Amino acid sequence: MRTILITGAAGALGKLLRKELKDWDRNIRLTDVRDLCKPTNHEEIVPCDLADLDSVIEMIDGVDEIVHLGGKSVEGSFEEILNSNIRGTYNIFEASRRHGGKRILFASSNHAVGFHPRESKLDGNSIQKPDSLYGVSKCFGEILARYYFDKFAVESVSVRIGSCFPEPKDRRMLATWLSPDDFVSLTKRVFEAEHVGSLIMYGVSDNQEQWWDNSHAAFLGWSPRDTSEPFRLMIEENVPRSDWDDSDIQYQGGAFAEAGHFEDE
Ligand code: NAI
Ligand code: 15L
Repeated sequence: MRTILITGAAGALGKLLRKELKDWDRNIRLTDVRDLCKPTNHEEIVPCDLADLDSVIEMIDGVDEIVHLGGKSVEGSFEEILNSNIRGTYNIFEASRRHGGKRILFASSNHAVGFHPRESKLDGNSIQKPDSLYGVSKCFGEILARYYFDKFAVESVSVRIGSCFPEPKDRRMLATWLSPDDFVSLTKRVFEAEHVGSLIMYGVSDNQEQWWDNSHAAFLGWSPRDTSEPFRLMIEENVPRSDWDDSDIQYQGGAFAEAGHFEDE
């Protein structure tokens, strides 16, 4: 049986995959700096700080596939972003190369393109426009993935995840929501596809308001099944129009684009 590594396994999406992939035909290796509790059948737990290359190389030994979720998942200080996201993602790609090139799903983010106006429809050719240091770190991961494919044939899919939560929480997420089930099916597809090359795509459900066009990624054979529509009424009734995520706000990254520099007073 193949072994899939999940980094950031103690986080929200890591816990989701741990639960939903437990009956998949894979051994699952879980890693994080936080506690991961006891392993169950087909699970292995290998604690590791992603910022430490030697530990990452050791941790990846025997792995066939990698879902790279670990890192700072919102804006943070440059030190945090540098260590967890920039060093951490470099270490994952480099360790993969040293072990012969394992396919990687890299959890990028809509914040890599968050400074595009919300009226723009983005596709596979849209330029990176990060809205935060966090977004810059995701741009770094995407371009690193390209480099590792062109030079070393390490295959990867960088998924610009919209907002993956059990339910959309505000008006902006009616457009950016990726349902947990759609994220799970996308993850499986990334590792079931024959070839993926070096792909950047959007992780979003089949929402009525669409900012992102995935037609360049159609060869992957993934289609989302869920939509945010059933939540619209509840959100429009309960979430005030004047919050940061209101449709009046100009950029796709919402509050991330509106915020000042993280380290300013
Ligand atoms: P999360 O913050 O719940 O989990 C991230 C995990 O990474 C944490 O358990 C943390 O301990 C671990 N981690 C951080 N630095 C580490 C290090 N140096 N070494 C080892 N582990 C480290 O985040 P969530 O929501 O599960 O997101 C997973 C990934 O998906 C993140 O990379 C995030 O940027 C990305 N993403 C998530 C979105 C969402 O809507 N949940 C949207 C866009 C991107
Ligand atoms: C992200 O990249 C974050 O990890 C997540 O916590 C949300 O803020 C999401 O983007 C979003 O844009 O809704």
